[in-house]
Amino acid sequence: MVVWTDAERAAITGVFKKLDYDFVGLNALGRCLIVYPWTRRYFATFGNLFNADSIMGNAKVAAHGKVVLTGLETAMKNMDNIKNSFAPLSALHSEKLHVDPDNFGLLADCITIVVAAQMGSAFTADVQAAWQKFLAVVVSALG
Ligand code: HEG
Repeated sequence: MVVWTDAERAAITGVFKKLDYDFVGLNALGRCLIVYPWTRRYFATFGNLFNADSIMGNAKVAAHGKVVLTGLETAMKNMDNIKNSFAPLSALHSEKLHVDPDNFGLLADCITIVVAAQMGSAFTADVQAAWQKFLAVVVSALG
């Protein structure tokens, strides 16, 4: 079981309080699709993902980015039980969507980059340490 200190819990809930779901959702998922182009194959129903402009202007990418962050919010609200609370989502991604689990870490890194850019100096090294630990647990639970 993962142990969280009070400071880590405060850091993670603090990030969520500042999180703009629309902005971070679109920019993180969009960045993932641009930087790691093979991830586009999982979103065949999303229409035009041909280049950076079409990805960043794609309403389905924006909507799904928000869905991903809402999934993260579920993890934040179940911090002591992330693995169990993500079991159905893990099964969906592997059995139905056939997502290679390596990709979870890539999207997590894109989320961290966009959160860091948005928070600026408030994203201290301590906040980053807690945030990346949180995402590592999420990635492990999804895989
Ligand atoms: Mg996934 C659906 C969360 C990474 C591809 N993803 C979903 C859903 C959630 C979610 C909450 C909706 C599930 C439902 O409808 O019941 N995804 C989620 C998280 C993360 C992640 C929290 C990692 C941080 N997803 C991820 C990655 C890929 C992917 C890396 C592919 C590269 N997800 C994917 C696809 C769908 C979902 C193709 C279905 C989208 C749709 O058809 O609307």
